[in-house]
This record gives sequence, structure tokens and C-alpha cells, in this order.
Amino acid sequence: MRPKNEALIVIDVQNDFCPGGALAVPEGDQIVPLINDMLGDFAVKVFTQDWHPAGHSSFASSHAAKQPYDMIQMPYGAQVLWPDHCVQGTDGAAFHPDLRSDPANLIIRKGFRLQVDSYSAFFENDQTTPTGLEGYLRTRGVDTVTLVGLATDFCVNYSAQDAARLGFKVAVDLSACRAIDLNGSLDQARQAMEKAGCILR
Ligand code: VGL
Ligand code: ZN
Repeated sequence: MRPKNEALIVIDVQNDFCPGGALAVPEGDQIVPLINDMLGDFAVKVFTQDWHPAGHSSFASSHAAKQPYDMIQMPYGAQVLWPDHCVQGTDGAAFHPDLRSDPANLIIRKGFRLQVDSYSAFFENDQTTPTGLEGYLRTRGVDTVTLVGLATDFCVNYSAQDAARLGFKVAVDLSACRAIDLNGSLDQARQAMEKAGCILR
């Protein structure tokens, strides 16, 4: 068992990010047994759930003449456009059926504002609107986090960098992560996480 100051943060292990899902991450389902095994080691367990309203601004289908994986400029910066995914209340937004989600202490939902995407578990993509996770962790006495989940190069990456910037000690267990890997995004993410001070295992 890890000491009480350590939390496991399980990012977006949802049907739409697994094979057969709307935004399938290759081998996304393979991390489920590893995460299930890790849950028993941590006193503090937080899950995140990508949770978009229908017609979300990160969906290509919400923009005329745009295709999935095109880029657009949002008021808060560049944004990749995605296939419709993780729509609130749908089966695609549910956790993978084999993921042991009952042990979760807290489930953070993100991306629920129509006009702002949210990759990070800590801040929306405007980089200022907090999700509340920082306060939750600090009030529980957590100063060290281990991140696992989907996708390595988007939600795990943004969450890890934000956690490090906020002063948490951060480890990313890459064996229990899988990537989308769009135009070299996995290599970029690895470098950015290391530069931010995250330990990659
Ligand atoms: C994610 C793209 C869009 C993720 C979420 O969980 O990494 N990626 N929404
Ligand atoms: Zn999303």
C-alpha cells in the first residue's frame, strides 16, 4: 500500500476511447486489468470522465465543412476537432465495463461546457477554469500523483503537466496508458511531460 499522500488518477477509461468506440485509442482496453490491479495500492483514487453535451464545440460535426482531426482556432487557442465522442449519458461515455470503478473516491467530469474543451483533469483548455481537483487533492493531503489512462498524448499529457505545474510530484505509468498519436503527438507529449518534471515509467 502506498502512503496516504499519494493518489492514483485514472484518466478517461471510457468505451468511446476503447476499440469499437467513437474515438478509439489503439489497445485502449488493454490497460484495464493493469489499472484494476493498481487500485488496491492507493488510498486516494480519482477517476476522470470525458463528458460532453451533444453538439460540443470540440466535435467536427459542430463546424461547417470541417472533418475530424482538422484544427481550428478557438478563443482560447488551437483546438483539434474530434469525432463525436463521450456524449453525456451515452454508452460511449460510460467507463469500460471491466474497469473497477466502484473503488473511485471521486469522479471528475470534464468538457461539459459547450464552448470549451477540457483535456486536463485540473483545468479546462482555456488553462484558467479549474475543475476543482487541485483543492480535492490538497484537502486530502495529497502531494504525489500517479497518472494512468487514455490518451497518453492528450488527456494524460495535459493532466500530468498541470499537476507538475501546480507543484505535485508526478509519475506517469506509461504501461497503463495508450496514445492516439496524431502527427507525432506521442513523442511531443513524452518530451513535454519530462520537461515539466514528470517521471515517466
Ligand atoms: C481525449 C480527445 C478528446 C482524451 C478526450 O481523453 O485524451 N482526447 N477528448
Ligand atoms: Zn473529449
